[in-house]
Amino acid sequence: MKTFKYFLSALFIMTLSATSYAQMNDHSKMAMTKIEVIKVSGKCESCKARIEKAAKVDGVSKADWNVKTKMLTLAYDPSKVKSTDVQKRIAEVGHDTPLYRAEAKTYNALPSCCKYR
Ligand SMILES: [Cu+2]
Repeated sequence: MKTFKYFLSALFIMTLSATSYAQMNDHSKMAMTKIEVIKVSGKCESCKARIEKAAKVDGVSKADWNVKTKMLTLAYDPSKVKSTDVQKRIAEVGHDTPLYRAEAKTYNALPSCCKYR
């Protein structure tokens, strides 16, 4: 019976340490995610789809562009991807960001509903 009690408490301690390890792990994951809100020019729902598609690269866990506020909420892992690279990609599909301006050729090729300039 004594051995059984010992076994139980050992099991309990093991479970505890496993739990705290999992929490620590979660914390380090959270520290790796950076949230940034970036102004991106655009007009409609198809802009939203285009912007978010361009922004969703490896290392980006969330890209959400708001049609009303024109703000893109970006959640990303800074060790995997840079905000400047994401902005560059967005400009390459035709949408201006604070750091990059879409080329006239790309902008002119956007559907008329998407012309924001
Ligand atoms: Cu549009």
